[in-house]
Amino acid sequence: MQKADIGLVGLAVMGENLIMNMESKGFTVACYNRTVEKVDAFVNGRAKGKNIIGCHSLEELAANLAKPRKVFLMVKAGAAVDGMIENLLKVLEPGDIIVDGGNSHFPDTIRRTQYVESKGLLYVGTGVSGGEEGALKGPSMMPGGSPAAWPYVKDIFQGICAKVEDGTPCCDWVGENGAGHFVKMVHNGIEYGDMQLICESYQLMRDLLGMSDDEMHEVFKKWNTTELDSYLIEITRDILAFKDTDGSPIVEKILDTAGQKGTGKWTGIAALDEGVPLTLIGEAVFARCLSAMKNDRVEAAKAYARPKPEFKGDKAAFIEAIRQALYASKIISYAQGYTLMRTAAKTYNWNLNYGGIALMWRGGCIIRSVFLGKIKEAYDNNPQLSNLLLDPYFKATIEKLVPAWRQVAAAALQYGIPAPTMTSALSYFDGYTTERLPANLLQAQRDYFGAHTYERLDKPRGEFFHTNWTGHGGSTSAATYNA
Ligand code: NBP
Repeated sequence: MQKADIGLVGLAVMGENLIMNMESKGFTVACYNRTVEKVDAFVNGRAKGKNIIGCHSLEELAANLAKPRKVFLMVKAGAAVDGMIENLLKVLEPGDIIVDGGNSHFPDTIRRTQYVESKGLLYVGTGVSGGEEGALKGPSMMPGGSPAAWPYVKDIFQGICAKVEDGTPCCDWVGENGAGHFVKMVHNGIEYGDMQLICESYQLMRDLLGMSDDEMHEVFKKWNTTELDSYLIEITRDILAFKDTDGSPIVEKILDTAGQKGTGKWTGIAALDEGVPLTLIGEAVFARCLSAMKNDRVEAAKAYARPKPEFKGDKAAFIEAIRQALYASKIISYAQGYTLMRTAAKTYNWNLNYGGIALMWRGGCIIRSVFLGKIKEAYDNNPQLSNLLLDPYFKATIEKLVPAWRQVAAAALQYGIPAPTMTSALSYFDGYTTERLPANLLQAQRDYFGAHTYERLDKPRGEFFHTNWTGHGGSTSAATYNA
């Protein structure tokens, strides 16, 4: 009997659809699931008549795979992946490849790559984005791990992934050990930011301009023909037009408490670990946390009741200003996300291809957008670009957007409409473009109470000074640290 090109473990929504996708591209797939009844249900249902081999044990799975064997795990992230790796090591042999396609945390992937390689096998941790539909029709895939594994899985991965208009696959090798899952994590963080920016625009239109959902649907429809053309703007447009059974917009009946599964939080933690100001994504995560405090907010809204804001001004012009503020803030979010990747790449010794990452996100995934093409161009023009804001195209764009961005941020603050990502993005921009920040005073404070020392503008960098601020402190300074 013909051996399968790849095995897939985990017949939940993502696994099943990935198998259907692989099979539709000409690959033979063997599959297994912990609850084996699901294997039978799948091969006798959706997979019937296809080149899909159902297996009732990992031994059977291994016996059905062409060598070197490739096993793609699509199980719940966490302990299930470690457990499956242990079980697979018993039935696979040196040279075989274990792939984890779940949303694993990148430190786990770093650890697992080292562990699996120590057993003589190869390991790939790949981000897969695009949800159920992406898995079936073409996800964005971000693989990292053992470089030697890439030539063996490349054809399958690039065969099943999304493609941009010219046919370029939205999947390429990202880097060693946890690089693929790191990039996927940043993708998810950026997704948090993009969604929150859209939500703030919606709240400004609804609560400040008093617009109906139908009117906002028209606005998002128009925005989707501009630089903001993206999957998330597109689904927002459709959500706003969607009516409940009584004919009213269903979105206004949904409880305003956001859930989260943790990848945004991981991105924020990674940024804090790396000392990178990832303010927009951080605010987006905290905005979800604040939304989840519904009971507290109901109480506080009563305690601090304020009049309904009355917007005075040109409504149409303000809608365009919101669009520009959204675009400017989005540029900041990507600039911050790319800075995080650059910094982490140094820490973890990854040689990341930043233009390639933009291309991987250009199609298939949740943050797919026309805008990512511009980011790709920026890194093609200068692979060493230290910050997206210094790219000539983005510099010229931001400069055009700043007046409207300030107008919207000021209006949000003035009228009491929360816009944490738009306003904090502007503060980041102002901070990043300010030569002299007040950190001189901060250093003086640190030296005053903790003898932490400071550097001087009139002396070379690296020379540290301590002042006896009170006249009764000693001249001994604390060990210097820069964080
Ligand atoms: P789930 O994350 O819900 O996982 C269900 C699968 O994990 C089932 O096959 C289940 O087997 C298996 N499993 C569990 Br739970 N514990 C196990 C264990 N201890 N040993 C072996 N197998 C175990 O499925 P999903 O939503 O398809 O997602 C799969 C992965 O892809 C996750 O890491 C997820 O974060 C990621 N992802 C999901 C999406 C999405 O849109 N859903 C998008 C992108 C990435 P059972 O049938 O025996 O319980």
